[in-house]
Amino acid sequence: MSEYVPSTATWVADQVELYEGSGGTKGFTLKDTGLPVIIVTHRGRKTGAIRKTPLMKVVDGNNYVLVASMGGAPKHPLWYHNLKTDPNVEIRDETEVYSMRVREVTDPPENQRLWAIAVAAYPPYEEYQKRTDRVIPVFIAETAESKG
Ligand code: F42
Repeated sequence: MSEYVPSTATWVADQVELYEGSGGTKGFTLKDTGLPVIIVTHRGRKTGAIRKTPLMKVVDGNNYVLVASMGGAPKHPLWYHNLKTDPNVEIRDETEVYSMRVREVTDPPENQRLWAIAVAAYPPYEEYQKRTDRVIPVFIAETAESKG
């Protein structure tokens, strides 16, 4: 069984430590913004390691919207490639953990609808998209059984 390998970004690894270590009762907001954060547990596509990535909590009904913004950096975050390789993830939302499947949403109407929801939840996403020619990818995470 592969083990969890923390992010090389210390502040991220620290948030995961606090969030997971407290069973979701601490560390579930973005620093002092008070905005809610979820943790996506996924598999490294090269190492097979367990990776845990905090993301802003953006909900669409029972689904979560995952935005690969990385602050508007020119390249996708590495977790983007992991999710494209293995869409089976766990999402921790405070004390609850859900098994979910993710899929990237690229078709314009759906992508625009989800993007609007994401920006409403976390306005800096709009800024990030202005910073880069990279089109910031959007995933939807659905409960595994809903794939019916
Ligand atoms: N990032 C976002 O993109 N969107 C958000 O909404 C967001 C919110 C957020 C809230 C709180 C918080 O603490 C962090 C938040 N972040 C958000 C940052 C996010 O958690 C990630 O740190 C960031 O998106 C960068 O993701 P990354 O996957 O590029 O992470 C790097 C730093 C990393 O961990 N690199 C590892 C390393 O060792 O260098 C490798 C990671 C990895 O997955 N390796 C793969 C493997 O096989 O293990 C290989 C990947 C490959 O293809 O090379």
